[in-house]
Amino acid sequence: MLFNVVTLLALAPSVLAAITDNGDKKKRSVVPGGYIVEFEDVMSIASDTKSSFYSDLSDKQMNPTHRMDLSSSIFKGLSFHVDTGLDQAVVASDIQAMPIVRKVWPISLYDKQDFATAPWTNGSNSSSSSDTFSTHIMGHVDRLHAEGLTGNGTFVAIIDTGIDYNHPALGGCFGPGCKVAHGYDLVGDNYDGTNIPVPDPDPYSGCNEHGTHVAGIVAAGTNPYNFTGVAPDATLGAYRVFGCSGSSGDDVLIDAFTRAYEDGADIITASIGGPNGWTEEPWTVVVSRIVAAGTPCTLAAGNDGSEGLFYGSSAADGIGVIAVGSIDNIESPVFTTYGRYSIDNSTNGQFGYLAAAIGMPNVSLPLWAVSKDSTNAADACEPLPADTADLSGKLVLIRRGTCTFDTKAANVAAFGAQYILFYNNAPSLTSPSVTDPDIIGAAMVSADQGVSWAASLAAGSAVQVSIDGKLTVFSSPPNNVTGGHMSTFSMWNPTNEAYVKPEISAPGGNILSTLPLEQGGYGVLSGTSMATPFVAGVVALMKQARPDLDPYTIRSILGTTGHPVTFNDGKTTYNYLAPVVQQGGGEVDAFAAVHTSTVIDVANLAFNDTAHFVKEANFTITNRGSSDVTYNFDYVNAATAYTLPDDGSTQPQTFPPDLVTSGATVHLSSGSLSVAAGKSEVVIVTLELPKDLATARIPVYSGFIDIKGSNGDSLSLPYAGVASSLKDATVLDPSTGYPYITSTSDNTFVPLNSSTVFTISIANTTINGTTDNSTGLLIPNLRIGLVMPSSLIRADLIPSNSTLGTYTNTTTILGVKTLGAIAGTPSVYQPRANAWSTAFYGVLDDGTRVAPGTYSILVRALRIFGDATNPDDYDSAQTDPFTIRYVH
Ligand SMILES: *[C@@H]1O[C@H](CO)[C@@H](O)[C@H](O)[C@H]1NC(C)=O
Ligand SMILES: *[C@@H]1O[C@H](CO)[C@@H](O)[C@H](O)[C@H]1NC(C)=O
Ligand SMILES: *[C@@H]1O[C@H](CO)[C@@H](O)[C@H](O)[C@H]1NC(C)=O
Ligand SMILES: *[C@@H]1O[C@H](CO)[C@@H](O)[C@H](O)[C@H]1NC(C)=O
Ligand SMILES: *[C@@H]1O[C@H](CO)[C@@H](O)[C@H](O)[C@H]1NC(C)=O
Ligand SMILES: *[C@@H]1O[C@H](CO)[C@@H](O)[C@H](O)[C@H]1NC(C)=O
Ligand SMILES: *[C@@H]1O[C@H](CO)[C@@H](O)[C@H](O)[C@H]1NC(C)=O
Ligand SMILES: *[C@@H]1O[C@H](CO)[C@@H](O)[C@H](O)[C@H]1NC(C)=O
Ligand SMILES: CC(=O)N[C@H]1CO[C@H](CO)[C@@H](O)[C@@H]1O
Repeated sequence: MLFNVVTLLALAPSVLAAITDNGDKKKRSVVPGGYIVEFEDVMSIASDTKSSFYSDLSDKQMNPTHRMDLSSSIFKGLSFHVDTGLDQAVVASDIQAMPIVRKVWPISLYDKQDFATAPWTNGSNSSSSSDTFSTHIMGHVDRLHAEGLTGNGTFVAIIDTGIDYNHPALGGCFGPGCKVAHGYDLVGDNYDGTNIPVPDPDPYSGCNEHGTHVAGIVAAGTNPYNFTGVAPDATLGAYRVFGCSGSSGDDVLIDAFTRAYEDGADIITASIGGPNGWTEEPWTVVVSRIVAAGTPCTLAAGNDGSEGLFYGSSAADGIGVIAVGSIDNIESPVFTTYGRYSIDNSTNGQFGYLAAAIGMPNVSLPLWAVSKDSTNAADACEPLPADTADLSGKLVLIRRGTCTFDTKAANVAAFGAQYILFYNNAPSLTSPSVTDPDIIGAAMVSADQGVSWAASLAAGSAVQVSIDGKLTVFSSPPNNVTGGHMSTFSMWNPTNEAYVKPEISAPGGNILSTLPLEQGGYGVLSGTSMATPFVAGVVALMKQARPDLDPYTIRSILGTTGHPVTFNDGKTTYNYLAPVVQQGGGEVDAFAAVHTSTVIDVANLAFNDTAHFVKEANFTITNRGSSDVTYNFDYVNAATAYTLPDDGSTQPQTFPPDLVTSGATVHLSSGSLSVAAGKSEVVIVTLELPKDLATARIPVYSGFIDIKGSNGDSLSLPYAGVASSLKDATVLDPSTGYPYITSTSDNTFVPLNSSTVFTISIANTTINGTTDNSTGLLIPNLRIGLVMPSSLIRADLIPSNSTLGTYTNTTTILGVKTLGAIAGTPSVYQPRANAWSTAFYGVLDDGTRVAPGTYSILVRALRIFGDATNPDDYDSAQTDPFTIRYVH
């Protein structure tokens, strides 16, 4: 019996430097005491089923609280909370044992996939008719608009934070006849992911800008900024799954997806996700079922590009799902606010600035520079001299660079500073990230402005700066550094089982769209969150033109009509193509997706790893046109990416991974092929792997098969594979410090040494569980971190020699004498670069309580594609011994 670990994943930093366990990374986390159950098929959740299920839980002292009914043709089940004081491992195994239950999962939490907003404004009145919006030119949407294709008659369901439908560009109303015609608020303003959702029928949201921005990308109508959505005449559904802050649980996501499906959506889109890379999460399972039932789904590929390869995201990693990566806009739209300054009361000037998320209130103060030397690269990175003046009445000028904005902020806040102007050390402006609570206002000004002010101050002049927030100007200068290339934040695959994702990429970096009116109406956001609704809009245009297209064909057309882009690391563009596991089919081409009469039956070809190498792949090419077409085939390799930094390491390298140009040699069964109108032909593809790769570093090769038709169609079919055996990759590396024993009461997870005696209370037993709240109790907490993903992680209890005498019947598991799995284990389908904890209350998976004594825990993680019955296919490591006692 397998179920997920049910302990809460902490976000606090680990004491172990080897694992990137720092708090600012998105981690998998679950709702404490929260579960989703799927009932067996024959059951429907009639109210008596539900009440008898809950009364069974009550009989087991679980004190259940109902969360949601999950009842649809796709999924039948419930979600609920139980008493968090119980041993959750035992709870989960008791629930899974109930005959009515097909499967139980903890409720996982997911996040939106966007980044901080740039400032905004209400803007002026003007409009234009032809589509010159930079992202629409990039994706060839402008050409479809010129043909009159606008998504009319299609229904796009947006699973997000709700929509400000009062926005004039989003129709100004909600309900039948409005642009936002469908939807539901599944959660209410106060929902944060862990508490109980309070639904209502109105999906309005003004407090959370994400969904309104996403909605504008799909379907904004005319507005003062002269842009529209990709499918401006589409009808929208707003399914609200986030409150004003926090995350969303997968029970809510399952309910939202099945609702949208049953409301008849033509496309369902969600810019939501969390690291996973396996296809078995309950939400992922439901999305794949909806695709199989006929509704295409677009999901954000995720924003953890910084983590490197093999870092897929749920539910983008689902089978049949269209995962969307992000490309940076060729323009950098920006709302620049202007302030004024004077030098020695005489020279007056204006300067543009970009405020931090904390804002920049109206102030008029003398400017004070930490360093009057504007070439000081590490300005304010060290504590300021003790004799620094009181900075409370100053506007502090600091050069960007070397250390974080917050380090600089803390160093000046130590002397009373409240307002900071950073000047850039690079072209353009970015919003500085300042969270220091002592800082009230912060903003960035241009490098030129900062250098000029520093020079004035160095010359002994007084500079007075006034900010009143009155003048904001929109501009959209070209982005010639990263524009048209993959955004550095876009997540890298392949999935943990070598599936090729994402399917396609679209403009997602620096995107202008609508914001709630109360947040100014318009703004710029970045993320795969922004790329995903773009593709949903493209699918709406495809459905308008060809209503009979099924989700798999839509996915294949999108994946093969895109344009591969060259690699860019955020600073420099290289002359080789970005790996397929970063860009999928490349930049979406809406025009080609609608007009191609050549259809390939797959979105990409996965050659798997060397142990499961696909010796002969194939694709079927169909000519849906009315005349015969001759196709010519060729191929081009993309860069091969190394997962690991060097031969000896086990931990994947962060962005940018090392890339080499050595790629596969591709052989096609024909170099040229004539396909009659309405007919199909099969092309066989075989690969020869490059011989000169460092296989221990887990190289991932890829490329594109070019398909050029005599009718003008031009397609590229992505292929990718792993040039090593994934079973050889270490998943659990004891040199990183994992696994180890800490205590459940320490949320910084400091390892405890082997002389620690844990004291567990069994006085207040319900199902033999306990809490560690009473004074003096210390509960062991097993902490595990993986360097690569694992689908099965065992944690078996080993008695010490002195304790062994207590037991006559130990069991041999995978060749090792143990007492059995600790309750709550094995743990399944864990991503890498993630650490989690399992409390040990002295109870084993089969419910038996072990005697007081000294034990250690043997952790064994199954390597990718390993055989779960073969001990050699696991990486293993044992914790230090620890001693448990009980009190009554
Ligand atoms: C959309 O289609 C409907 C009919 O389905 C038609 O009445 C309406 O005029 C169309 N709207 C636009 C903007 O083309
Ligand atoms: C929108 O287009 C009009 C007419 O071409 C132009 O005057 C106006 O400046 C544009 N607005 C923006 C924000 O570019
Ligand atoms: C600028 O004007 C203020 C107020 O009028 C005055 O106190 C200050 O001395 C002047 N500074 C210079 C450099 O003239
Ligand atoms: C990129 O843009 C900047 C500012 O817009 C400009 O100064 C620079 O010459 C451009 N570089 C290239 C290679 O076009
Ligand atoms: C690779 O092979 C393994 C083992 O047969 C299989 O489980 C997995 O699904 C394959 N991956 C792909 C992308 O086909
Ligand atoms: C094409 O590949 C599929 C598996 O992906 C296989 O079932 C089929 O037999 C192959 N067709 C040909 C003609 O080789
Ligand atoms: C058990 O816990 C409950 C509340 O958590 C408390 O009211 C009760 O006194 C406890 N019982 C014992 C025997 O400690
Ligand atoms: C457990 O302890 C925490 C922190 O000390 C406290 O906030 C919480 O209320 C306690 N819970 C119970 C049930 O006593
Ligand atoms: C290991 C252990 O203590 N198991 C007990 C759990 O609680 C039930 C019901 O009280 C007992 O029957 C078990 O012996």
